[in-house]
Amino acid sequence: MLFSLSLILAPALVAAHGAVTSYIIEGTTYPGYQGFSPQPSAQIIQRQWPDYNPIMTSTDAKMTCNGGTSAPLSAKIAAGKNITAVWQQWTHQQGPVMVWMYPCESGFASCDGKQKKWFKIDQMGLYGTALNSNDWGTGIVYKTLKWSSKIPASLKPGMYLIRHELLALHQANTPQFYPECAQIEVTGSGTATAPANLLASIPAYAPQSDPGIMVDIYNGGLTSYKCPGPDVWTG
Ligand SMILES: *[C@@H]1O[C@H](CO)[C@@H](O)[C@H](O)[C@H]1NC(C)=O
Ligand SMILES: [Cu+2]
Repeated sequence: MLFSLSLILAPALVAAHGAVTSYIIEGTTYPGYQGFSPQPSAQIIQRQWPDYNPIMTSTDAKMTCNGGTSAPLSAKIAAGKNITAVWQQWTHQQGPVMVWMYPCESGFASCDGKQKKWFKIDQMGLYGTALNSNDWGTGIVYKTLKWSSKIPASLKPGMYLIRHELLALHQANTPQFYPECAQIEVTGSGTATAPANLLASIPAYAPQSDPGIMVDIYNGGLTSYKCPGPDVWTG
């Protein structure tokens, strides 16, 4: 059903999703990828995602950076400052926003994000009391098309991937993941790294059966929600 729908309604489906398309750091805008024709020489900090179709399982290889593998540029950001991701469009209002980072100790070119080194710096799931409301992190992205997160002030300087993930939960027990990554160089004099108990691998930072992933938000009675994966590390 999903397969035949996607063939018939491809343009509508394309219009119904979204991806991060630029980043703002200290008033400077860093263009990202706009989709859908990856260009080898695009001078951007974002890893180019081949499409923004929903990823349907937490174990899909595309979960890492939505299929993006490299970018020629990176942006500097001081630890303790905010980075704002910007979406050109976003249409779903239920589900969490989760922002992750990953150290690229040996440089960006060899950094595939496949080790157990991802940590969350920010997230917002349900901030109201009804799962079938729009009181969700992704509901804020729907209204503002932006999400601002603070780089932990004590974070050790270096090269990192930053990964913005929207998890859309509007279809019962049919999660849709939308992640994109950019390359940032954190500056400062911090020495801290996230502790081992807050690190995860992506794909599969949580099983598909996690109650924060496989959930029916219309099942009355549900009044609380826990984002899947580790807790946020704030430094
Ligand atoms: C910076 O990010 C934090 C979340 O990490 C957020 O609470 C705060 O509002 C942001 N500040 C600005 C000025 O956007
Ligand atoms: Cu969608």
